Amino acid sequence: MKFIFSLCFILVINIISAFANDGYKLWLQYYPIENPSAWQLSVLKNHKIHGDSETISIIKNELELAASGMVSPSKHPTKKDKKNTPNTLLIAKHQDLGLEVLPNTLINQLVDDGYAIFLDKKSGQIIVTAKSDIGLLYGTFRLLQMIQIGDSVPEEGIFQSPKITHRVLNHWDNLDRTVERGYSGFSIWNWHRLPRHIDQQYHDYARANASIGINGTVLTNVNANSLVLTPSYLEKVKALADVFRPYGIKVYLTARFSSPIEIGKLPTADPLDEDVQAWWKEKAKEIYKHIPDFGGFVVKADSEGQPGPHNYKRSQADGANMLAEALEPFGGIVMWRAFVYSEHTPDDRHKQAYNEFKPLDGKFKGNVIVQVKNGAIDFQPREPFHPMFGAMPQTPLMMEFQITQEYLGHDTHLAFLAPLFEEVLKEDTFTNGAGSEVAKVIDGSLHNHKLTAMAGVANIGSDRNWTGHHFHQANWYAYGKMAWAPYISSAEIAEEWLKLTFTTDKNFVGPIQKMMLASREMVVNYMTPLGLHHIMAESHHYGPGPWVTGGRRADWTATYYHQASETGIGFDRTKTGSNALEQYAEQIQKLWGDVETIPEEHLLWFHHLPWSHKLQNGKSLWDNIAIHYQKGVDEAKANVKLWETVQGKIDHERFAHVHSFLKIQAEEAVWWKDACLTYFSQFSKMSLPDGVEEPTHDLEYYKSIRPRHVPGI
Ligand code: BDP
Repeated sequence: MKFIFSLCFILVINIISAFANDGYKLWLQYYPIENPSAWQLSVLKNHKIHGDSETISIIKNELELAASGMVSPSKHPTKKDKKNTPNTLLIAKHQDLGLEVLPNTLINQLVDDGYAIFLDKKSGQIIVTAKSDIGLLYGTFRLLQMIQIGDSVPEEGIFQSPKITHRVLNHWDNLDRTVERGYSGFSIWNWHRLPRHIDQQYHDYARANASIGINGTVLTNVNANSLVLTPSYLEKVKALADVFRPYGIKVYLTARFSSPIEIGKLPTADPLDEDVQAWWKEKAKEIYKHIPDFGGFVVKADSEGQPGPHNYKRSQADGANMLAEALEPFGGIVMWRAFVYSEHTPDDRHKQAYNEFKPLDGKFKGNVIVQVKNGAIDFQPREPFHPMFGAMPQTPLMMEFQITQEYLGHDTHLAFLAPLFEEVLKEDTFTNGAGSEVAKVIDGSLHNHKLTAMAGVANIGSDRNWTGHHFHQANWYAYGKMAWAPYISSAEIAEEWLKLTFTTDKNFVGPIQKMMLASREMVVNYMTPLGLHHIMAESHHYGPGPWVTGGRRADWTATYYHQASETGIGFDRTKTGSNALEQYAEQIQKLWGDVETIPEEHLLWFHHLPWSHKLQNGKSLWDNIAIHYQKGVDEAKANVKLWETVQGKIDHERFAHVHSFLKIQAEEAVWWKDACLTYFSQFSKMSLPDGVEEPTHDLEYYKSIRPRHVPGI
């Protein structure tokens, strides 16, 4: 009886676990591999790890965890297996390995946190080696990922160094745990309980980041609060830094420029004032006493109400250099944001950052890197690359991507962002002639800069699955992978993430990878096709708002950007308009300045055109706009159907969650299309082309939709 009861119990538990997966484990599922091969078994079961440090303990635990998840405890390599594939795993730092096993030259080329994985033919061992423990941790994660997805170690081995040194997440998290532009719950930093309570989630966060090579975290919002620099908060920051250190993750903070006034009781924050300089130097000393490997500061100054050097008629370089000087003795860096635009200048917002920073090229101290958003306006679903990337050869520039989906449907819209990242990284700036891609600017290779960095505005929150939408975990993952290797393809990342997160079943991976890869373009289509931008609802940025006009400043409205009237639509940024185009290289000016040669995806970003203007397909601009909107809607609807066909291939919990979000997305795609087409049709006065569904309501109806309590504001 007792036996039957236990059997039933085990059965129930098994059934529940087959159906339950809340996504907390991210891409580190370590689910059982079907028919593990001899080498997989042997590597997972027989490993030897040299060294003794907290990081080495993490590696040991990771291997145990992976082994217990991926292969059943009773499975061991048979004698025959051992004879045919004798591989066991050896993890050791370069300097601890016997020389005879080493392809030395290749290993010598690795940077500190790079790693090598190769088969040593002599001993028959798989070897993971690196110059540092963190490199070993990265190598171990890589090997485990390969085992989970069924890849084997290639004959020539794997020798990987990150292309970018500082690979950081920017949390726009406030000290009260709200998250600016965060849609997956509250901040995971529980400041109130810190430093005495260390939540397990902090470890899990660090582990997840380490598994994709992220090595820095900016804990606080760019709209900064100087409280975080006070002694009691520094204790809290230290507690987090202590957790993250063995995972190779450094902590950074946002520095509010007016802190010397707010918490230092000084009458000014003028960067050229000696007392102010001394205050920051003391502050840096205090921080490093708590956190000896503190990464440095991120600063948003003179932007959207944030204080900055402008308040004292000083330049961005004056501000950045003052902080850099304070951090320099300790090895810290300043990530100074270029997201600066004036509250007074009526100039095209696209042009302002470039105009402000370009004359400062070469004027920043060696430990300053200027953090530039991927596009010149603000994280729109599609933006042409920021012209600053082609304009400041003497200044290290870093990329800022937004992982959180402020302008791409918040938490419920599936938009796989790797194609957006890839598109920008591959753009040619032509700074040093053809082949001067943005990726080469930010990895330092184009202009020989040693200081390199990438920032991703995090989409992580207190939701059980971390990111709201299960598929938005893929954007965190993709960001990490691209910060490590900015030349990697989106397709590769999508496939790998799907296999690690769900299953290797090709009937699932094939179609869903396709769906992911097309998803960002789909969102562009139903929100802002053909170069339209900034036509979302006011303030919370959720839903359409092409009618948004008036208010405090023109460049926060939609009408400023789309310029729709009876004569046409689009923002003229050519010579006849704002001439923002002149900020790009001549080759680009030529290509994009001509309506016949500009890629259509940027058309209305740079040109104002009549509704009847013919596009490459021979149809009018109006017809094309409508067709794009409809295409986005059709795809969003098709995704729901497609997802239904994979039911049963993955656990029910995640299946159902994604299903419900896809349905919301399809409904909201219709909302976007109908609202925008209804609004624009009052100017075009043209009917919708065949195949485009008529909106079901009038404009007043769409304008009256006012979602309340939208998170993340
Ligand atoms: C915009 C956001 C705003 C941020 C700002 C920034 O709407 O909440 O503070 O960017 O990057 O996208 O500073």
